[in-house]
Amino acid sequence: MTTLAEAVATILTRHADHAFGLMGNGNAHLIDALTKRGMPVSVVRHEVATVASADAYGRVTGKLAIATATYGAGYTNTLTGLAEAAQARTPLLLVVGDAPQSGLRPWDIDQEMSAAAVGVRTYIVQPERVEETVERAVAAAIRRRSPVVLALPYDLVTAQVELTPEPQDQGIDLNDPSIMQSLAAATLPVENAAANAGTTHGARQLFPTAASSEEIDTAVATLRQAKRPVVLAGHGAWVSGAAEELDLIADRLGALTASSALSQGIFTNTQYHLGITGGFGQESAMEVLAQADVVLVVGASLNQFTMRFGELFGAHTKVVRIDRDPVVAPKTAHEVEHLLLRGDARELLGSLLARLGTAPIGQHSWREEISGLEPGGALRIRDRGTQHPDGLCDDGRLDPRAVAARLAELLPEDRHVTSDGGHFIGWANMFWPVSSPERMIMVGTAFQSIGLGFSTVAGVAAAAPDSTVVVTTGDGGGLMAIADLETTIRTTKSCVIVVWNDSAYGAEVHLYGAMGLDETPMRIPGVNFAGIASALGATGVHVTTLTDLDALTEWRESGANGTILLDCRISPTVVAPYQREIQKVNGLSLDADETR
Ligand SMILES: Cc1ncc(C[n+]2csc(CCOP(=O)(O)OP(=O)(O)O)c2C)c(N)n1
Repeated sequence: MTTLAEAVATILTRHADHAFGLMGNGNAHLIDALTKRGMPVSVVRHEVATVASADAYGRVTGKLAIATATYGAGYTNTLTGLAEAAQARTPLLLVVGDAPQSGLRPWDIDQEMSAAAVGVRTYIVQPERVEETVERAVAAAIRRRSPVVLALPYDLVTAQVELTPEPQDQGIDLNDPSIMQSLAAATLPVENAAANAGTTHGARQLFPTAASSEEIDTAVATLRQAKRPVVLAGHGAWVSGAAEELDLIADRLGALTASSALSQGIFTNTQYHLGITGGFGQESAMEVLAQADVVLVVGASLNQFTMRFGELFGAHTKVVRIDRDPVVAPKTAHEVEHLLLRGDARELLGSLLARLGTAPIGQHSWREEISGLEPGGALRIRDRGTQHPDGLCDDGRLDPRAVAARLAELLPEDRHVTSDGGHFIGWANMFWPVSSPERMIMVGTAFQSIGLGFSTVAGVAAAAPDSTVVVTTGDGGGLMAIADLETTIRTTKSCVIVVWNDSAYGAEVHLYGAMGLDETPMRIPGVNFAGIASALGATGVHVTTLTDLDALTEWRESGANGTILLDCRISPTVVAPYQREIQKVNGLSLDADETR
């Protein structure tokens, strides 16, 4: 016999290798049981970071991670992270305390209902069927690509349960078609329902390929006729494990390539790469993309930002779309044709490649016609704010473009960048290219939440312990997540924090301030992040000139150990190109470079 918490911990160690937690009455026994079974538990300082870190860990490693918090207030503190993971489709398990079986106490809420409100299922653990319940929860998380809540009723945590010895054949083959069939019939298999503790990327999901042979033939015919083809890959292509097929099909078609922000780095061959689409993209590269006659879109949601608010594709573009969901044509400024092939990206790209055959297709000339894609070429050059040669704007504060460009030269190459949200979000995406999608982590963008930057760091540090973690955050989001600045400094071996300190909620200033609303609530008094970091044991640097960034060189030269926070005092006058698009769709036309 063992306790319910111990039994849950034992089963969880079969499926996950890291947990992120903050303890309380509801999960104290569980955390103890996890650590006693050898599972590392990274402790965070605000519960939202339990989920945000598990989410980041999953995005970097492809593995299922565990978040844990107590019931009630501990649980409600996780909700923003849970909503983000649900929107972003990160499989993870949130194990929480819950009300006792006798009913809600004054400090309990209906947790199951609140999880449902953010699109997340709850599995309540009972002594009788612990194994079955935990296995179902794990299987649901992986196959539905979703966070799942596993709830431990308070009065049952120490109840005695009988746990069958570990099954001989633990773990299921996620690529076994019979598992798919039983899932499609909505009956999760109970025996051997354990998912391997390996990566969930490329695992078969609940969504079998539904594209018909005729649809695939039509797509092949469209692709064959393309004169100016582009392959545009999104994050769905990455999680389906389709990177290799993407390179192959792009070469086969003689296509230019592009990616969404979340799949930056997915193409190995970058010779014909137009970069990130949308507002983080380079204007002239986007103009080239708009000339495409056929765009093969693989696993990209084509949200308003990727689509440049409808302007990405030119008139009459034929869009061949691979997606596991029943997506509809995006809103576009010009009429486009939209053919959806529903199903798994890797599988469908394989079918397309097989049907395209090896005979020459004959429209490879577009790749050769396009100039400017060579390193340093016109289609790759960014506006570094060269009108400010010393990097300083007229208000005496730094031009963020100049800071971003200089940091691109100074940051360690082996890095994982984790980004909060805000106006500054483009600087890292535009200036710091990554070699693979899991090296740029943006937890918060799916739910459009700020304040999750520091919250992710324990997850990134655990996922990539030998890489330098780079945190990019605004002063607003940074203050929101400040509790886990301590976690950031404690859990990383090598960490660079870049605070884009414009003394404002810049995104609000550049939209609502520009509309004439009172800016007082949008302004943040100058916060001394360097001082806060120093107080917490890191190296804090006030960056008011470009030469102050030399501190990063010194930090690197002395071994790149510990945390350095660069408190970059940037000018609120420089408006990012993507923010201009937002201004434009909101009826604001601000042409000057410095608009505020
Ligand atoms: C949790 C949450 N609260 C509020 C917002 C609205 N919001 C979006 S961007 C932003 C400003 C972020 O400010 P900061 O982190 O300083 O970055 P900046 O925009 O100045 O670059 C705010 C308040 C949000 N998206 N999420």
